[in-house]
Amino acid sequence: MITKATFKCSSERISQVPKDTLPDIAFIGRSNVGKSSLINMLTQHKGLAKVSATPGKTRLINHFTINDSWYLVDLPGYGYARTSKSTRGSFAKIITDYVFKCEKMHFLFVLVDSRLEPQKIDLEFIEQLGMGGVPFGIIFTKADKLSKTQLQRSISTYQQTLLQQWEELPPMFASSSEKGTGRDEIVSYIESILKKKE
Ligand SMILES: Nc1nc2c(ncn2[C@@H]2O[C@H](COP(=O)(O)OP(=O)(O)OP(=O)(O)O)[C@@H](O)[C@H]2O)c(=O)[nH]1
Ligand SMILES: [Mg+2]
Repeated sequence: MITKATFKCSSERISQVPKDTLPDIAFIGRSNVGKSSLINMLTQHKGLAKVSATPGKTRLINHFTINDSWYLVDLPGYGYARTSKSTRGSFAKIITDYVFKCEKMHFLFVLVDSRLEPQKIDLEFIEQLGMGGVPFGIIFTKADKLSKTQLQRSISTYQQTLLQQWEELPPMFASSSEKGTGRDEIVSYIESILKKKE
């Protein structure tokens, strides 16, 4: 269980992330998908991570110390202000550096909006994670906006889409930061991966 959550630091580049050996559990996904809200919900600490209705709120790598023993990491969203015509550059350097090069990064949750069909940008990102061997899971956010049946349908569409390319599915969770849905499952899962590491 999460008993203590405090803000540690914001980093502009990976050379600035904490130098200790505490593992990072990070959250990524399109701008506005609900990363910061989820961090507040998991820690039961409103206002810990900054939330905004305007996409692009989180611009830095934010570390939050949990139980003095690991970090929750809030990352900037991708897919926002994609002005260039090519898809290159849709993942900012700060994101790819952190996800693919930072040794502290222990596990990554990719957040996707449960109301949407699988989005190209998320599938592209997930493909890169698979190729790079980055351990990850998927969280379907804003589940409060769907009925149970719609949510199930949405998750199963996603599974089918991923199975066209992958043999194995990553762990998947549904969440609502409004209602607290998914908190126990996600926190237990994080505990299990941290335990495996010991
Ligand atoms: N209904 C509902 N709204 C949510 C949920 N999670 C987030 N929101 C809303 O979605 C908007 C974006 O939430 P944020 O948590 O700031 O999203 P983010 O992914 O951190 O966004 P960036 O930092 O801009 O990348 C806010 O208006 C939230 O109130 C949820 O579970 N349910
Ligand atoms: Mg944010």
